[in-house]
This record gives sequence, structure tokens and C-alpha cells, in this order.
Amino acid sequence: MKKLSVCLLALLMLLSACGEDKTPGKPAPPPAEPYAAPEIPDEWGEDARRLLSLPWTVVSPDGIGDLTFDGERVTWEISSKDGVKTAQGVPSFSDGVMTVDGTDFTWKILADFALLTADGETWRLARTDSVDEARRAIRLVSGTWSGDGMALSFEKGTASFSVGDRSIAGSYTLAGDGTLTISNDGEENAGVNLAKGAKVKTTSQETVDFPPELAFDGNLETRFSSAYEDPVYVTIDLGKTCRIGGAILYFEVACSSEFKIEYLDASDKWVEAAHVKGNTQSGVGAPVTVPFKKTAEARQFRFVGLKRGTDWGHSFYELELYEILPGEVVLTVTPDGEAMNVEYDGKTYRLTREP
Ligand SMILES: [Ca+2]
Repeated sequence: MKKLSVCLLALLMLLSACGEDKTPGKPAPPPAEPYAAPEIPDEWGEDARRLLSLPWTVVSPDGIGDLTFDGERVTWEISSKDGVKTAQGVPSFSDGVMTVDGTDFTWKILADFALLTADGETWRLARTDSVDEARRAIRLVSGTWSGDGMALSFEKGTASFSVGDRSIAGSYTLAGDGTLTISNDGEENAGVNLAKGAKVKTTSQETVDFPPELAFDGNLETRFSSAYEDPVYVTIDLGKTCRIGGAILYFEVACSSEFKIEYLDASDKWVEAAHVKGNTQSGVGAPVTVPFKKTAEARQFRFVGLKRGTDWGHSFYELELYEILPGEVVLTVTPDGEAMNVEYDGKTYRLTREP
């Protein structure tokens, strides 16, 4: 173990030396500032612009190299313990993948650095004019950090975060000003509306123009509206048993001030999953998020409109059901020596990296 640490240290020292002084045989370093970005054909799209408008230097601890573009051809050269690999040619772009000389590259750009994956290996790249800043930024988004009751960890391009009873895991982005955004969008069933297209029926409808199906069509311009009465029931059949942890309602001005979401349990009894009172929120820009008391496992759910918020009926553009409600956490991260300061919800937490 000690031997390994010594080897790693030696490798790191060698790498930092290489940052300033290129080894012979490597391609010439990209020109010093100001860097004139080559023209990128429009048909390659925004993807190409993000990746190819800068020369990049590899700052992974396990290799050194460059990714450059001369206006026509991309050159990728990497030296690692497995030898030297090169790819050179006119790139093609498709679905977020750049293909050069038969090698497929996928990438993710975070602040002043990028993660580039090729042949199953992921390399960390920095803008050549900000290698030091990128090294610091990369250090922040790797490994496991904790302190002051907060935990933050990064693995294989995803992040997980928890503090108190708030937690989230998923993809992340890091902006140049230190804004770290973690979103659960990519997690299985997170942010997937399982009620879209469900079979629905209602006990009350304003006119034939506002059937309940219009609140389950995934379109925020079409809506359901009940007659001007309480209570109103809208029953939702998902077609199969699903795990549901919460709902999101997009009310029209004619919102519900009090409503419940219930589910039909195995003994055919309606059980309360959530009960909201005193709601005044309406409009597609102000959805009402309703976390359930606990995750319900059922095929049939229903909305129960108990009190109308206006003289009109209960009306909503969409009623969405989720196993995991879509979520996002926004933090500001700054390095502080070997530690990291994280601003969240008006407080600052000091985190240290776990060995
Ligand atoms: Ca709709």
C-alpha cells in the first residue's frame, strides 16, 4: 500500500511537471492566448461547438494528452500506462457522440473542464488556458465529502447529496461560478409521469369540452373542468400496479383549495395518500407538488376535490403521478484549502473529503 502511494505521488509529480514542460514526441502545445477558435461547420451543431471551440489538455491522473481541432480535423492523443493511443480525422456527430477515425467519443462539459469517454475509459480534460482552475474544480467533483451534517459524493458522472431529510441523486452540472446543480432526471422512474395516458373517469364535468382525459394527455394547454360543485372525484386507472410517491397538479385559475389523492388498496378500500388544504396556487407556471405520506403501491388512484378555490369548478391542466418526484438541488461550491465550502439554502457547510 505504501509502495503504491509512493508510486502515485511520483506519477502526480511527473504529471504536474508535464503540465509545464511537454515531453518530446508529443504534439506541439496549442498556441498561447488569445486562442482563435477555428470555424465549425453549422451542420455539426451546438454539440460540436461546445467541444471543439477550445483545445483541451488531459488532466486525468492516469494519462496525459490533448484533444485539438484545426478547423477540419480532430486530433486525440493520449499516453497512459497502456501506451499511446491516437485518433485523427474529420469528425462526425450523432446523438451526442463524436466519431473520429472509428473511435466514438462521448463527453460532458462541466465549468472549465470536460469528461471525455472513449473505448470505455473516461478522461478528464481541462481548457488549456485554465489547467490549474480545472484541476481544482475536478477535485471538487470527485470522491466522497462530508461535514456539518451534509454528505456529497460523486461517482461515474452522477452525484448524490443529502442534508437533514433532503436527499437527491442523479446527473449534475458545474458552472464556472461554482454553481453545482444536481438533478434526479436521469434516475430510473424519477420524473417519469406514470399517469400520462391513463384511463380516467369523473363524477362531474363542466361541459363536453373539458373531459378528464385532457388532464392526462401530457399537454399543458388542455384541461379538465368539473361542474361548479363539491365534492368531485376523478378516478385514474394506471392499467397495472405502480409505485407512486407523489403527484404534481397544474391548476387552472379555477383551482381546488382543498383536495385529496387516494389509492385503492388490495381490499378495495380507498386510502388517503395526501390531503392538501388552503391551496391558492394556480397556473402552469406554479404547479402544486404533493408528496405522499408514503409510497403507494396501487393500480387505481383518485383525485377528490373537496373545496373549490373560486366560484367555478375544479379545473386542472394536468395531474401527474410519480414514483419519485422530479427534483433538483442547487449548491455553490468553492475550494477552501483541502476542504470545500458549500452554500445551500442560505447556510454554509464545510466539507472534507473522506480518504
Ligand atoms: Ca392537459
